Amino acid sequence: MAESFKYNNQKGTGGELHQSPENAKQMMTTAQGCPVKDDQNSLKIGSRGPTLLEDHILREKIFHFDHERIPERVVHARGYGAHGYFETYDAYSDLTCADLFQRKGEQTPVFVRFSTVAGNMGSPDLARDVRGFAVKFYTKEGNWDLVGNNIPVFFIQDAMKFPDLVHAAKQEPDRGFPQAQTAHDNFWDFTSLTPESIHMLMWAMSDRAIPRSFRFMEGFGVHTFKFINSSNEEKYVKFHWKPKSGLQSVVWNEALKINGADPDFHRRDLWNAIDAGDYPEWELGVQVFDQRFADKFKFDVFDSTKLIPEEDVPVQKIGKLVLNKMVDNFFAETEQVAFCTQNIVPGIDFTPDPLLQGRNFSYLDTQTKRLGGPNFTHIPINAPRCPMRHFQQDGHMAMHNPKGRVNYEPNSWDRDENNPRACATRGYQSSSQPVEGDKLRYRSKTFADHYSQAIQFYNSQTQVEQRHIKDAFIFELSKVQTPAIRERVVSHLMNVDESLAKGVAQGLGIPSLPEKAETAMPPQTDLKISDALSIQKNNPNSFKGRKLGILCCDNADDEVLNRIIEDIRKEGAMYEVVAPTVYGITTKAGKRIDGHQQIDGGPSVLYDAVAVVLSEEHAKNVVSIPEAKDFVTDAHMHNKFIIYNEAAMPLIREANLEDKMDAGYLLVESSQTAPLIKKLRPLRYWER
Ligand code: HDD
Repeated sequence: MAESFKYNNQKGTGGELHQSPENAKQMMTTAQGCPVKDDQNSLKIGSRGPTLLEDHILREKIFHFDHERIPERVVHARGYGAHGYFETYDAYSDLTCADLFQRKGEQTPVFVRFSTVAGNMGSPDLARDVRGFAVKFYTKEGNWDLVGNNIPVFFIQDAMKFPDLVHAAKQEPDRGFPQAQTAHDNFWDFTSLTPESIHMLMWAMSDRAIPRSFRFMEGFGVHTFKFINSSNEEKYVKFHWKPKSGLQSVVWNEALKINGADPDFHRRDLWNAIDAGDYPEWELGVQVFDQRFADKFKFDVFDSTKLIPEEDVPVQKIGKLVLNKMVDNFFAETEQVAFCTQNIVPGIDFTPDPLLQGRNFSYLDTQTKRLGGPNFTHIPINAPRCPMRHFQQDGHMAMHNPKGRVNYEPNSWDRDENNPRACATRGYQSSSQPVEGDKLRYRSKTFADHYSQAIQFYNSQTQVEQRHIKDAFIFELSKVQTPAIRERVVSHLMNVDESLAKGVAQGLGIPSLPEKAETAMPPQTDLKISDALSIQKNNPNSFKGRKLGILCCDNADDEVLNRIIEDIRKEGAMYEVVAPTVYGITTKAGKRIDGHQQIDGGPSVLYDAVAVVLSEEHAKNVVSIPEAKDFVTDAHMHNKFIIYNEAAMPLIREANLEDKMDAGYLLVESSQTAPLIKKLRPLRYWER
C-alpha cells in the first residue's frame, strides 16, 4: 500500500500534484463529459492488478486511440495545408459569371494543400516527384476545388490508366519498396511502354520535381476548363498559379541530403514563413481561348499531356492567393480536407478531357472511403461557407440535419420555410454541347503526338537545366535492374534529343545506342522555344523569402555579423546562426548570440546561401569539426554563394577549396559598406 501511495503522488502520474483545477472549463472529462479524477492509472483489484473491465475511463481512452487512423490518401498522402484568401483584381463578368470573380477587390476564403504524389504520409519532402497544388475556394455559390499540380501536364491521357500509373509508381507490391521514389523497374517499365508519358517524364526529371519550397513553385489546373458568362458565352480556360517570389528548385544531391537533415523541409518552410508574417502569394493567371484557337492549335486541347505555350496564349493575371494562417489542427484540417474536381460553381464547367471526366468520379469516391461516409461535407474544413439547402439526409455522422416536414421534391409544402427549391436563373447550368457518335472504347487520333512537346520542353531549358535532366534520367535508370527497360527509355529519348539520349546511355554504360522508339506520328521538331518553361530563365533576381545560414564561432567580428544580418533583414530574407554548439557564440564585443542550429544539425543544404564568419582565435576549433568542412564543401558543390571573412580561410583551405574559389565567393570585411546581399540575388552561381 505504501508503495502505491508514493507512486500515485509522483508528478505526471495523475496523483495529487495533478489534481483537477477548480475552473470547470479546464477540468478533464471523458468524451461523454464525465469528470475524470485520475487519467494515468487504470482501475485494479489491489495495488498490483489485475485491471477491471469495469474501468470505463481506461476503455474509452484506449478504444478511441485504437481508432485514430483513417486511410491515408491513395496518392498525395503526404501533404501540408494552410488557410488564406483569394482576391480578385477586377470584375471579370465578361469572362465568367463565377461569383468570386464579379467584384473588384473581393476576397474569398481558401484552403490550400500541397503534397507529393507517390510517397506515404511519413515520406520525406524532397522526393523527386510531382507536387500537388490543391485549392478549395469557399465561394458564395459553393466550394470550387481547383485540384492541380506544379507541372502543367500529366503522365496519361485517359483516367482508365490511372490505377496502372499509380501502382507502377508506388512501392512494388511484393517487396514494399522503394518508398517515395520512381527510381525502380516498375515505374520505368510502365512509362516506357506508355509513350504518352514522355512529355511529363521530361518535366519530372527536371528541377520542377525538386522545388526548394512550396512557396517557390507554380501551380496548374492542367485540364482545359470552360468559363461561361451570364450571356451564356463560353470560352476555354487553363488555370495557372504564379508564385510572387519566383521559381526556385534545389539540386538533386542537395535534395538527397535535405531528406536526411530535415525530412519536413517543405512543411517547416511554409510554417516558418507564415509564422514570421512573410505570407506566400501566388497570382492566378488564366489562358483564355475560343473554339477557333482550339481548332487550329497543333494539339488537342482536351489532351492533358499537352500544354498551351504562354507565348501562344498569354497568361492574364486575374487575382492573387495569399496564405496567412496555419491550421489549428493538422488532422482536422489538412488530413480531413476533401478535394473533389467535381466541386465546381456556376460560371465554370468541365470539358470532355477523358482524364478530367474520370477524376470527377474518383475524388468523390475516395473521400467517401477515406472519411467514412457521404457526410464528409459536414466536417468543418469541407463545409461550404454559404447556405446549403437540399434533401440529402441521414448516413454516418450526419451533423447538419434538415428541419421541418419536407424532405422530397416535388412537394406541395409551399409555406414550409425549410423547403428549398431549384432555381432556374441562378442555379448551376452545364454548358450546352452537341454530342453524338457510336459507343466506343477509343483514343482519338488527335491524341497521338507524344514527342513534340517533350522536344519543345527540352529545347526551352538552359544548358544547366538540360544537364540536370540528363543526370536525373541517369540516376533514376541506374536503379532499374532490368537492362531492357533502361534501353527502352533511351529509345524514347532518341525521339526527343539525340545528344540527351547519348548522354544518358553513356551515363548508364549502355554500349550502343538503341534504335528510336516507334512513333504513332512523326514528332514536330519546329515548335518555338518557350522561355516560360524554364525555371532559370525566369529567375526572380531577389533573395527575398530565402534563407542564409551563418556559420560562426566565438569572437566573431560584431560589425561583420551585424552588417550581414541587417542586409538580410532589409532584403526581406531570413537567416539562421549555425554554431559549434546550439548554445551559440560570444562575439568579439562580448555579445551573446544564440545558435539556431548546431553544426551537425544545420548543414548548408538547408540554406539558399551561406556565410562563414570565423575569428582568428577560434577558427581552428571549427576546422576540426568534420561537419563544418561539409558545410562549405556542399555549399560549393551545390553552386551556392559563399560569404566569408579572412578568418574563415583556414576552413576553406581544409575543405580543399582555396584553388577553386570563384566569383561566387564573396569576401566580407568590417570596413566594407557595399551591399553584399544583392549579390545573392541570382540565387546560385551556376557558372561554377
Ligand atoms: Fe488526382 C488526389 C492532382 C489525376 C485520383 N490528385 C490528388 C491531389 C492532387 C491531385 C493535388 C491531392 C489533393 C489533396 O491535397 O487532398 N490528380 C491531380 C492532377 C491530375 C490528377 C493535377 C491530372 C491532371 N487523380 C488523377 C486521376 C485520378 C486521380 C486521373 C483517377 C482517375 N487524385 C485521385 C484520388 C485522390 C487524388 C485517388 C487521392 C486522394 C484524394 O483524391 O483525395 O481520388
